[in-house]
Amino acid sequence: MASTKTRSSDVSRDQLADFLRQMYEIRFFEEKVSELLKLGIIKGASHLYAGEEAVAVGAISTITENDVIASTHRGHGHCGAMGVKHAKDEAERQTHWNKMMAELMGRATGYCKGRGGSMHIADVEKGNLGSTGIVGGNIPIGTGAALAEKLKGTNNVVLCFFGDGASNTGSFHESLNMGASLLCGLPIVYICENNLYGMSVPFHDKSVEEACSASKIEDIYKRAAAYDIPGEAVDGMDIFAVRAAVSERVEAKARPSSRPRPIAGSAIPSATSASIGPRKKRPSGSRSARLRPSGRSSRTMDSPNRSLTRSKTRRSSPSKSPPSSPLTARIPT
Ligand SMILES: Cc1ncc(C[n+]2csc(CCOP(=O)(O)OP(=O)(O)O)c2C)c(N)n1
Ligand SMILES: [Mg+2]
Repeated sequence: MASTKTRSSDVSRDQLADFLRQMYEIRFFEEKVSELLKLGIIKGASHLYAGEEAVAVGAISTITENDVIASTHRGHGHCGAMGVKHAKDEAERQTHWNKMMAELMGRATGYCKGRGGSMHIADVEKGNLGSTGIVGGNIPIGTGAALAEKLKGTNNVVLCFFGDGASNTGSFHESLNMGASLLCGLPIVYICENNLYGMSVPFHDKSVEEACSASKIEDIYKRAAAYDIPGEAVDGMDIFAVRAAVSERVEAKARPSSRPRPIAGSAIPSATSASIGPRKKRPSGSRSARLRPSGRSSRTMDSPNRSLTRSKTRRSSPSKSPPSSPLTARIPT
């Protein structure tokens, strides 16, 4: 799947260490969020980014402080990496994480004065257009931002993140059409974070008879071809593959020519498009591999990677008989 053309040789040891640190910061931040949700200290819902950190950190490491991102409902990684990019020193970095946590806790000291929360956190002044609770809702926003950059005559690009499920929405298709055609193409990279599931419905799975898939297609990046946008699949678990794919589009395509490009994979897409996703597909044939982990807080929307691990617990518990179909299984009540 993934391009392996660029490994670690294009970055210094310090940069490598910082990429790893950012990925840990995102993960630790979310572990605390999960804990506070269960305690009822953070209210509402929160979709965790666990397992997809390499996408946000890799993609955002390729852009400048003048560039822009459009995030998703699963946006802690994007917001986290973008804030770190803008932090000038350790104190600002800590302030950034504090402001993120304050936002999720509904505090006035948060990024949006506590009114946005997890799914509407934004820092527009620094180019983070924000998360959104509307699946696919950020794709037209990112595309509009790219149009604005082009009309203003800047050299800035937009990274527009979205999930595999979002690629089924009308706004995805309208946006890619406009991204490719308006003003001969906009400076945007569409990055599909393909975790193989739309929440808990498999995007495409032929391996289980009764599986209810969200799409008949498997390679999301191929959708970009309908709009004459080149795309490729990238291993979203490989930060170097993500960096290579995104920087190639940002620097060689989106920025100079203002042509959009898409990306696809385990966790990254771009108007250049890439679909970035997990390295391996989930083991097939086991219905329980799709079940939500037992005992999960209904307010915590775990990433599929995480639920995969914990589904083993469910399988070993004979007292809980599996639901009759993956569809019923996905409803955590
Ligand atoms: C317009 C809209 N439809 C449905 C939902 C409910 N919903 C929340 S997350 C989700 C799945 C999204 O799948 P995907 O884009 O693959 O993102 P993932 O959760 O897998 O990261 C859905 C359908 C929503 N929030 N907005
Ligand atoms: Mg998904």
